[in-house]
Amino acid sequence: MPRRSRWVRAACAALGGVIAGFCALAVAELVAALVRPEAGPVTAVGGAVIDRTPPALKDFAVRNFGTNDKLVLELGILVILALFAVAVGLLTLRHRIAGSAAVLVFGAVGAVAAIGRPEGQVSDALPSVVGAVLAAGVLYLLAGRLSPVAAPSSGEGAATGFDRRGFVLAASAAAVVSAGAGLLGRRLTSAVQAGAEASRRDLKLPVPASPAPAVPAGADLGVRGLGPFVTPNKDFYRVDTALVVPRVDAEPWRLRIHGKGVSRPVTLDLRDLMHRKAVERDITLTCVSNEVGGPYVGNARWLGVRLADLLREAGVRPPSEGGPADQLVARSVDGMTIGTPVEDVMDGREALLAFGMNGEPLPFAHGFPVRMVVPGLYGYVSACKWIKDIELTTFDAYDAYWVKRTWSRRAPIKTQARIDTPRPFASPKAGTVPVAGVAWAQHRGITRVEVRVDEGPWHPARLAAQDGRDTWRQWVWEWPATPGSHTLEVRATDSTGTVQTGNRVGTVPDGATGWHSVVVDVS
Ligand SMILES: Nc1nc2c(c(=O)[nH]1)N[C@H]1C(S)=C(S)[C@@H](COP(=O)(O)O)O[C@H]1N2
Ligand SMILES: [Mo]
Repeated sequence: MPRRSRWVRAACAALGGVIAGFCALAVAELVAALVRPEAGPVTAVGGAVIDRTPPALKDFAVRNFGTNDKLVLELGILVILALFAVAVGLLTLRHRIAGSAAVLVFGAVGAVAAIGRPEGQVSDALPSVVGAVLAAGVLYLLAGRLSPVAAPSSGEGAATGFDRRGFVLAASAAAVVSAGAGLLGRRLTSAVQAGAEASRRDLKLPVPASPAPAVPAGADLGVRGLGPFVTPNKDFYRVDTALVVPRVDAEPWRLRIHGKGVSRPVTLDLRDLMHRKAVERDITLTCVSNEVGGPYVGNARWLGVRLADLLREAGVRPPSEGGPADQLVARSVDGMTIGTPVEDVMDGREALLAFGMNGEPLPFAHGFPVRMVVPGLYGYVSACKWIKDIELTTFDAYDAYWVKRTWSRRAPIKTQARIDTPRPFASPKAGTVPVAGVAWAQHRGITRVEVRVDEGPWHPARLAAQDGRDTWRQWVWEWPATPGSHTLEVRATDSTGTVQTGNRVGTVPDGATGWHSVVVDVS
């Protein structure tokens, strides 16, 4: 075969591989729409990667890609798949069957990943399996068009090329049909999601029987560079393992409470919850993966019901009253498990099953229709989103998702202060420069914040009015700044009198400590 034809043939083989890969994903998308969106191969493999990511790497991803970490992961999977598709396409030139077999192996990887997810079911294998089987067939057919044939014009018996027309026709047909399947899948998925979206849109939140006290006038210092005291929903940090945000339909949604020491197990729907006494509270949420000075903290006005009351009605007693269960395990629709000390939930703090966030139903990304919020505990041990099940058990008997991945069983939030202005490496003019930020020690409350310059004496900052001990508190210190490079540091004291430690430790296993510092260059 002439050299040029060989190159064209190789390029066609690579293209065939890519088309087969596209066919696999598109068909899988269609099947996943019928099974469930999370069962699609890219989502399943991505989820499996997340499940197995070492804590340090997970923290690295959260730190460097922020909420885009999942997009980066999905793009990474697609790039790897594309490379393999090219390789598999080229393989068909030597072994037509081997190429198709390789596609089936990929399908098996997707299927195993899907079944292995925390909420995985056998049916979750279907998208990967059906997609791979069809793609293997497509690849086999396309590869058939690439077998050497004598060009009709050449007259001799030697193979001088391959059936280009046939290949182009078959390849185009496969691409078009696959695209159609993919689009249909998308349409089906959004039709299913439309039900959930309508259930959220039509939800009327109850009027709180116990409204949150008004935020005191001076809680927001209004300093430039400081975020608002209440974090708007659209700016609220998001940390979870879900590649596809679960869109739960509120109508069929149920919450089950059961387990050790539950003498009256219950199953509630959203209406049952909203008919109970609605409690509204301001609570600041913090992620254990938040570095010193990091962004994974936000303050919102939550509306929900007291979890402790529900537990009492179900017959639960806290360990301090002789109850047999010391751990409450919350399960979400996407298989997350979050273990919370029963004692903390029932010690009088405002542990909520929340359905409202800043005056609207929970956004899907923040747990619609219902999530847990417990003041004073990091999110991974308290704030289960898309909750569907609460089981009373013991810490001895069960380790929740992140605990299996080396994080601590118990994780109360550590006292922290953050400098929000000036920004690192800012160059303010000499004179009075407001240094300001937030400090938090949920459920203890902040009583003092101090700032120092270049390791000099600590200066007390002015604290904003306190909204409650479950929320963060803004602070400001008027710095008489002199020209040159300076290091600002901040530390907070909570209501127990404990001064925030300057000892630097990382986020694993139970939250970072150390003083936030910012270097600025005063001109
Ligand atoms: N179902 C589910 N709930 C979850 C998580 C998750 O991955 N899945 N992440 C937890 C963690 S680690 C934190 S910090 C909070 C974050 O809540 P937010 O995304 O609303 O800010 O949710 C918690 N609830
Ligand atoms: Mo978190």
